[in-house]
Amino acid sequence: MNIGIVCYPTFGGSGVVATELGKALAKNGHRVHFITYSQPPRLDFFNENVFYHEVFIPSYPLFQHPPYELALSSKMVEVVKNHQLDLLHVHYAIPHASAAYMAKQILRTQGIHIPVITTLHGTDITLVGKDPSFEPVVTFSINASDGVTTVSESLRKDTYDQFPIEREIEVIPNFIDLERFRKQKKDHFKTAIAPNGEKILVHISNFRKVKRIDDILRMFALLREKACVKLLLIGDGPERAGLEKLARELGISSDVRFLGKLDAIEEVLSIADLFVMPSEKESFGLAALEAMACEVPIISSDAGGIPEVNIQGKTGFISAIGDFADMAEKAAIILQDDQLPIFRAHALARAKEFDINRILPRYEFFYEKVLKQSTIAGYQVAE
Ligand code: GMT
Repeated sequence: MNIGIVCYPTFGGSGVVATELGKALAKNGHRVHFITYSQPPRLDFFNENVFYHEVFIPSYPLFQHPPYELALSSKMVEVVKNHQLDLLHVHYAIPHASAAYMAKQILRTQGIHIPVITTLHGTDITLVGKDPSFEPVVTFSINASDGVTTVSESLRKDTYDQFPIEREIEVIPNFIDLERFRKQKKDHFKTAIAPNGEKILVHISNFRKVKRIDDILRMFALLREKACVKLLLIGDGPERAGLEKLARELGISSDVRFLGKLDAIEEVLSIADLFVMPSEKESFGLAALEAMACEVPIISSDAGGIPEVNIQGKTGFISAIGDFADMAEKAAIILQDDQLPIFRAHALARAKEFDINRILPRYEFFYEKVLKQSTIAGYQVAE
């Protein structure tokens, strides 16, 4: 197949999933065309089946806000026509699904039919998408897509609960490359971070409010009273400065390290004993899955789709959102020397269920199904 992939070229979850999916499709023999405003961070290799098309947004003094969506639609039209794409797969509804709809309508006037598949990732539904400034467009463009997927059952339910959606939504969960994400021997690194054999807790995110990293610091302060622990915080974002201040106020700074954005997160995960994800909202929790693949158990909130990944009492523990005291208690249980290996083994076994080699065929099957079903007539407005 000749597939166009549209995503945010960022370190965030949806961009990573879209890029890894495209890479896997290319390895499987499909021709994959990425259409984004800059090179996705994980698209850093040569493969004869991968093509990259940059969306250029011209500036003009009249535009206070450059019309990205129009430039994106125009680029989609160009790429579909010149590279004979079979379908467009857009990740994150805003503004990719509506931009694809526009491209599809333009191509239709030229006798070209291009099916559009939209994958919903999380905040496009649970936070931003619901905003009245976007809701009508998000609803329309989901209904007008030829195929729609969500990354968890929970997100599928949220989509139906919060938007008037008239079409079927397929759940295809996120996936993991177990060749990249596996526990490696990094003893020298472990000794540098935890010279006295302290247990290492890790969190990775984009440091937005929705991640509730302040709960991690409060939980860590409690845990530190009964266990020898270190905390590594990886990533960066709007909350970081406030969190550094909170760590000082809680008197835990000497045991907390803010490492900023890192590419080789599997190396840090290889020395971790526990991964913490106390999010307010989380459609899936890809970072938790990456940790589990490196044999790291999880302490998480019960937000959204996290319980579909982290299994209570097996791969870790789940607490109510905001209950950092419970998280501290549960963390202490996992970190016991006789318990940790058991949790580690369950975490790895669960991660294997999301192996990319299992999930990729589900996307390929879905593509085939949509290609057979979609017609140039497309979305019909109810009379
Ligand atoms: O919140 C993020 O980390 C970024 C965001 C995105 O769309 O880029 O992530 C969402 O998509 C990921 C990949 O499908 C999911 O693993 C995350 O759970 C989801 N984030 C939220 O729902 C808050």
